[in-house]
Amino acid sequence: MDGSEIGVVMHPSLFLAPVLLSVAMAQGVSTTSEEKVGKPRYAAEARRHINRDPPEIFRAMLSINAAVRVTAMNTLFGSAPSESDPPEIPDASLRALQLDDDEDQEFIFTLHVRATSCVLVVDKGKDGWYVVGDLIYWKYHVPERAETILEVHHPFLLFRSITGGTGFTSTTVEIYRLWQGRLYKTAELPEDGFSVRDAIDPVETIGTNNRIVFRYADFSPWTAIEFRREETRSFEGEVGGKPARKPIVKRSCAGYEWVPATLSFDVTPRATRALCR
Ligand SMILES: [Ca+2]
Repeated sequence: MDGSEIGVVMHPSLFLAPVLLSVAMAQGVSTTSEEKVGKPRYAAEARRHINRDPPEIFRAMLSINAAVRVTAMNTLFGSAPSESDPPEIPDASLRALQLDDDEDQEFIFTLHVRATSCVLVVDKGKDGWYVVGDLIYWKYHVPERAETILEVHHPFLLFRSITGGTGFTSTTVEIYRLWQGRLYKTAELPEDGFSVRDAIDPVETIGTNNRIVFRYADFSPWTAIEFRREETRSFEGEVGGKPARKPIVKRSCAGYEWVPATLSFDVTPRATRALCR
């Protein structure tokens, strides 16, 4: 493999609909053939067969005919077709990528429908197409971040997952990799959020503002991750217009490198030395 795989597909139907075609350049990083994978740390995501080509589903999903949309959505999401409650036309995009070393390109759907955003990764198996990853993001929680739900750092996929409730919210970055027809989580890192601890006096808010950056490094043929943590504890109460107690800020940094044997990103001393300077 020469490390310059380019995954672009132009299905005729795609010219009819807004579509984001992505060119995945490996930037000198080989994908799979040199890796010795043992036991993956995380279990593979569930997969399910779909009986239509992704570009065809995509076109139908954006149809102005509600029944055509319902059938397409049900094919993609795997539930029985139903004409009740026809879904609105989603804000949808389809990316074609080359995420592994088989000849077929992979597809990623990103959909925003009402309160939900989701990312579906579709891969071609021997007997047809499979949804190999089905990742959901609760758009209404932080709607302005819905567009940042997915980043592609070839061959890795970065997905943001949000949870929240009264007095807390958190964004978690999950990094995925397609391997032999299955999608595996490879790392999970907290990105940002806050939580209020109101059972103590003074009431304390813990804010997280971490930074997760993909970086190329000398020590590994793979992309590495710089993970900078910042946690701020702030305290309720003022004296003379100023906080009664100064916030406490804690910072740290760790370098993660790709470990093919476990199909995961792990902190290593050499990655931390190189990336946290
Ligand atoms: Ca492929």
